[in-house]
Amino acid sequence: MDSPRLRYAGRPSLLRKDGGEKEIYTNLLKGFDESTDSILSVDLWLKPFAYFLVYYAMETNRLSATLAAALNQQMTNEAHNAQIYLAYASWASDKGYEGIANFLFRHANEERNHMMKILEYILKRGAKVKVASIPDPGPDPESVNDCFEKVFKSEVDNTSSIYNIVNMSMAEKDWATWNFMQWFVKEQTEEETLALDLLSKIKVAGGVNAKDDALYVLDNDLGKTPDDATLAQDVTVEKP
Ligand code: OFO
Repeated sequence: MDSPRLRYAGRPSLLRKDGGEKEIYTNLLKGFDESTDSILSVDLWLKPFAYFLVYYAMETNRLSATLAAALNQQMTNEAHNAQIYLAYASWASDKGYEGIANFLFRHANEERNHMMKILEYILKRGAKVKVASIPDPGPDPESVNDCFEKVFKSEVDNTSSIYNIVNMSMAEKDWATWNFMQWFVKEQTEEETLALDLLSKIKVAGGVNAKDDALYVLDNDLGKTPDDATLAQDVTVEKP
């Protein structure tokens, strides 16, 4: 058998950057393993160098370009939702609804945490994070009722984009991303449920025409409302 040094030395194709590097380096290592000559120079100098090349030529990005783009976009969506909650919380505080403001400020933080979860996931899968500009949260709500209708709508919109990523990961058989996204599916169900529960309470208080005394009670109530809603799958006969 030829010496691996003769077979591979000085081949310009070793340096090519057309995606074939991995195969070339793997063959290179195989050649060294089969080598019987010049053990000293191969083992001491060339083999560590080849391992170095294999390491750096290895594909470490585990996300497709499409999924990476969708996840990066989702990061911006979560940041956008955080801005919406922040804007509405500031509006509520300005109107004197401190309980509602507190509730919305807490949710702004939750959305930001969601953004961080996705950012961390993209990094951990070896893809590139792109922090983009966040769209404007839009005009202030016109009433408490309007505020929660808008919150519900932004949650539903966000659910659609989450489902879209779930569909994409399923089509690509990227089960790691599919599994990661299940946390968001559950979270969105909780948030939609919470927003719907609040809208029902506001309706009982009079909806768009809710009077100040009813809004006062609601505001007090919202200051104590837990951040998570009870989901249908967690309900039992004992704990309806
Ligand atoms: Fe990120 O949970 Fe709502 O949108």
